[in-house]
Amino acid sequence: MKKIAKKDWIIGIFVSLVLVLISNSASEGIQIFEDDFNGTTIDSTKWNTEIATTGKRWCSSTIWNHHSNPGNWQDIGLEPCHDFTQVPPYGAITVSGGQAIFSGGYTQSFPYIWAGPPSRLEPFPSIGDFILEIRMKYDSIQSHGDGLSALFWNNTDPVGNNPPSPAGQGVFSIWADTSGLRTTTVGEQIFVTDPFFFHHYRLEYISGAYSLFIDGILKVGPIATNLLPNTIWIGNPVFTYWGISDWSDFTIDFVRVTVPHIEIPLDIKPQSCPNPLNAKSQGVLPIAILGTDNINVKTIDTASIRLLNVAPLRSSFEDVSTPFKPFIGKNSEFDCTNLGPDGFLDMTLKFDTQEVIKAIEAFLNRAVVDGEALILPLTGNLLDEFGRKPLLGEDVVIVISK
Ligand SMILES: [Ca+2]
Ligand SMILES: [Ca+2]
Ligand SMILES: [Ca+2]
Ligand SMILES: [Ca+2]
Repeated sequence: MKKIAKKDWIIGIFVSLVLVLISNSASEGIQIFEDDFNGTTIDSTKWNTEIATTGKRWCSSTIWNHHSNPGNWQDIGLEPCHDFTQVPPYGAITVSGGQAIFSGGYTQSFPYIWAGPPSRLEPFPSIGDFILEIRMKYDSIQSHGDGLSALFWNNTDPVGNNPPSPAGQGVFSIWADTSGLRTTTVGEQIFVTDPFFFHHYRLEYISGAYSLFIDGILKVGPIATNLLPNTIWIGNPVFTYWGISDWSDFTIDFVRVTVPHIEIPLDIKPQSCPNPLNAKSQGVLPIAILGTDNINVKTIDTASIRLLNVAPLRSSFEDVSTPFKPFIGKNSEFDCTNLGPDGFLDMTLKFDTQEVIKAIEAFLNRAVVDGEALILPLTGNLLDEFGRKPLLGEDVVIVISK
């Protein structure tokens, strides 16, 4: 028994080199929309705030399904909606301490802001996978409901007969009124307990299906659909001409949309394992992005490829190596393989070794040390016609600098 323990301990020494992760390879992907609600006002470059607490509201022709049935956007301070008008402000948005509080009293209008075309950028990718995350809590729940909605809306301009939640185009909402706090994920509604505590909502759209996680627990899905959102609105744009009541109030900590990386197998020095990186070399560092049954290396935009921030000198296609799994999350300098061709075409790249060393030293803010193990990340994206999805690969090198 002691012998086995000693052997394990010796192996432990071999793999105990400190691995230095260069760059943030662990990050989930590329953030394409993010608001942490810092500052003292809503960021009007991200959200349209022109009618946040004043001006136009949605005057529906019906009380039921008032978000999707016909109606009219009109300045309800001036133009009566079913005989009623309202003097602004319509509640308040208070931004402080990295959070935004949306509140409204005993009235018929509530704050309303939105992100989406044509007046603001789409907060979602136009195709492909994404992750929408929201952290929010309710401060009070009253009979007038409000919340957050992610939907497809052809044109978010508050003009004419343009319902704020076109039927069948809602992707996700968080909403609370006296019926309670609930989420709706492409039509599937669930109730959420503890509305007055912060909850972390994470909607994943992966491989054509939605899954909703609340506080890390899968609650809904996967639900397969082609419906993709292009808009997020917060608050409630509706003028409640049918009744005056108190509004539910809530606090949002953040909204963010991330496009997850596609993890790709990377092989620094194909057919060598471990992978020495000669810091004195004036030559090139060969690296291959490896093809698999899922990854066709010909769909990658070679112009986008960077090892740290270094572009390759040249690229070519040849089957040179076999992937080591997992592609990301390497734990030792031996997390690699010296296996050769596997029948899947690879993209072979050559980098200027000195440029790579300079980039590593700039990241570390020190010179590389002989014998240290470094995890180097490679990023890039697919070609436009394959959706420009971001890619992330990594491999481990051992620095030789004597
Ligand atoms: Ca925040
Ligand atoms: Ca209220
Ligand atoms: Ca290798
Ligand atoms: Ca191969």
